[in-house]
Amino acid sequence: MIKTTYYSKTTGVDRGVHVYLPEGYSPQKKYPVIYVLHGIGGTEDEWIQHGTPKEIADSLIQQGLLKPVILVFPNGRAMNPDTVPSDIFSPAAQAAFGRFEEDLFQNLIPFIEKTYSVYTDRAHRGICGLSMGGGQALNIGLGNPDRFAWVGAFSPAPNTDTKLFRVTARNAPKIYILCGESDYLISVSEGAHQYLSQNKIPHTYKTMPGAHDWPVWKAGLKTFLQDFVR
Ligand code: FER
Repeated sequence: MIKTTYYSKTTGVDRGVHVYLPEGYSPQKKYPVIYVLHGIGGTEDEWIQHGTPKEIADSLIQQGLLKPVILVFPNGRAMNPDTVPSDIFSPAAQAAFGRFEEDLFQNLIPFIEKTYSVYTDRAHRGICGLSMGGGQALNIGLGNPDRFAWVGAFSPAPNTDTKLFRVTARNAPKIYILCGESDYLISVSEGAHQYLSQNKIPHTYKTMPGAHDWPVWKAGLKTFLQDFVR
């Protein structure tokens, strides 16, 4: 796992990001890239500290259940400073999660694509996240279905906005939504599922025992990588 920074024209400062390179990473090869987003109280460090993504990806790749991929863990709150604010629910902090879309497309994706040996087409790019980051993954991924092949949302939060979706049955990425059965935000997952069903957009919606917590999010990342990205 590498920790690095990229300059953001969106926020005017350098922003931290973690990058997982698969074992045996070689600039002679090319890799798909999955952007993995955190929750409302987190930063780029959250998945690394609590989600064991390296263990999950290493194990799947070793077992032949996932091709070698690069995982990118940004700070999804595009503001300056982008440390955790004292009021994580403040309007400014919530707006910064929306502004991240611009930072992703204008700054982070170009940085990743010039720094690492990666495919740059839609067929090799994915986005997923937990809670606030799950809402971002749906808004950004389904709002730009021409740019993502895989979209995963684990317990997506009320920032999920189907009005931002530009997805149709014809252009849909592979979509995976997972929520804990006792998650206090499960109505958001059900709303997204209902929207996609009503619009006949192929997707997978699953629930599992659990609350708004890491066991569900780790299971979500593992299943998303193994069954959707592969
Ligand atoms: C909300 C409740 C929870 C909300 C966001 C969250 C945008 C996010 C929770 C999380 O990221 O864990 O009303 O509104």
